[in-house]
Amino acid sequence: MSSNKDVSKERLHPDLTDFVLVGDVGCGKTALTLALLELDEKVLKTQAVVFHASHVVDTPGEFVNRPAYYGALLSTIVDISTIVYLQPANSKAFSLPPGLLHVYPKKRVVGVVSKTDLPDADPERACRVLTEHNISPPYFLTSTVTGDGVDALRSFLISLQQPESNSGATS
Ligand SMILES: Nc1nc2c(ncn2[C@@H]2O[C@H](COP(=O)(O)OP(=O)(O)OP(=O)(O)O)[C@@H](O)[C@H]2O)c(=O)[nH]1
Ligand SMILES: [Mg+2]
Repeated sequence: MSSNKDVSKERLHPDLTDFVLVGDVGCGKTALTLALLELDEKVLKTQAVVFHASHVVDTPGEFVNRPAYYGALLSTIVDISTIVYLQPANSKAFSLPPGLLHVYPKKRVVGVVSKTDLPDADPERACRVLTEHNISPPYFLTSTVTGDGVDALRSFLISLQQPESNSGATS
């Protein structure tokens, strides 16, 4: 008899939980969410907040590049412990006003440099942008095209669920 093949793929990583991806339109949030969860779904433009299982939340880029949506951003992240902020490797612009990611002081903000495979990627510059905006290392350099960095980020996010990690939230 074969094993049960109907188990939801969202449960491949049951400890991968309690984080929200934030960043500009097109920075790669949805592609990274699907890669982290190992979901084989098409990457479509995110029109509204997407709640995956286990409090994994994908937000539309408009939440950061349209001030009218800052309130929606803040109310979406209020109950989530970790904000995963994506800085595209080929961008030197930071997409939010200073301090908005740190409105809730007890949340951890994890910096990700996305799209490191692009020809004009400059991951070092992107890391500097994160530092200048009060996001502390470690930073995770990822590409959902090559898969680089995805496993490392997943392992780190899972490690945050360990009880001893909870006291280390940075901001
Ligand atoms: N080269 C490259 N392209 C990527 C990568 N990640 C995502 N993309 C592409 O970039 C485009 C935008 O990716 P999304 O994941 O939809 O970006 P998003 O941040 O969710 O965008 P919104 O939902 O509009 O906020 C898509 O065409 C993706 O295929 C990456 O690591 N490398
Ligand atoms: Mg999206």
